[in-house]
Amino acid sequence: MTSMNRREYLTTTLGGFALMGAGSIASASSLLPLAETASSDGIRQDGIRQDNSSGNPATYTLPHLAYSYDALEPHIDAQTMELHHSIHHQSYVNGLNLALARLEQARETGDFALVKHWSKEIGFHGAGHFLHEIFWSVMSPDGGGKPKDADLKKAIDRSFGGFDAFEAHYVAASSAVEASGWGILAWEPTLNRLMVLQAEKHQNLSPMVTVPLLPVDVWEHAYYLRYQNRRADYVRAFMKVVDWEAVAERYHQARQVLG
Ligand code: MN3
Repeated sequence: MTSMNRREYLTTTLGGFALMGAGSIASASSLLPLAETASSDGIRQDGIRQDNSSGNPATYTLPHLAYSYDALEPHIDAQTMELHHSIHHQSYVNGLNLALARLEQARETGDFALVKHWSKEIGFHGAGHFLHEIFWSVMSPDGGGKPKDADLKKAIDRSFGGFDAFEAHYVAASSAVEASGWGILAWEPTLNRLMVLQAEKHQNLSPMVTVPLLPVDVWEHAYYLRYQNRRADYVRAFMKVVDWEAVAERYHQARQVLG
């Protein structure tokens, strides 16, 4: 979502639109015995995190939809929309907040025995939350047809050879995802091109819509000659060579583009 679109989306969703089964800050907090209750004025109503007055990240919340559950009929039925948004998506939000709260506790106690479990929970629930947040925002009762935006049209033409070819590819790839998952039209910045991707499940790459700021390669080829089986030693060594200025630069760029 571009910043303009996100602003438009926020404007729409914050514009007094009827709230439909959306989880409130209070109910999210009540499910999180270990989470600090963020001040209500520190949380944007669309569920996008925002620093609260204490400087700690606020909890995630279910985004409000910019349309009613029956607005996408007959293409997507109202009952499916209500269950999908109010039950399924809410469970991702709750799971993400719980995992983050447990990891906060782990940092406080120094007990990281369950770090693998809770990290996987962030991957699963975080990817679920972020992808659904986009999913809702790219549907509209007035949707359909073809893109009108000249830049997007050009990008689709350049990347896929035309809209019809893209659509056939997107539908085929999305339909052929093995078991559960997503079909995703994605922007690849290196060659500035679009790609159609499949995501089986959604957590294997951790939350996909997060922007990698500091990746560390933990495949054995990255450390085995020097560290053999001592991967933690390698990661600690890696921390001694991190270029934090470069990381900060990526952070600022990402916020500029996507914030
Ligand atoms: Mn879903």
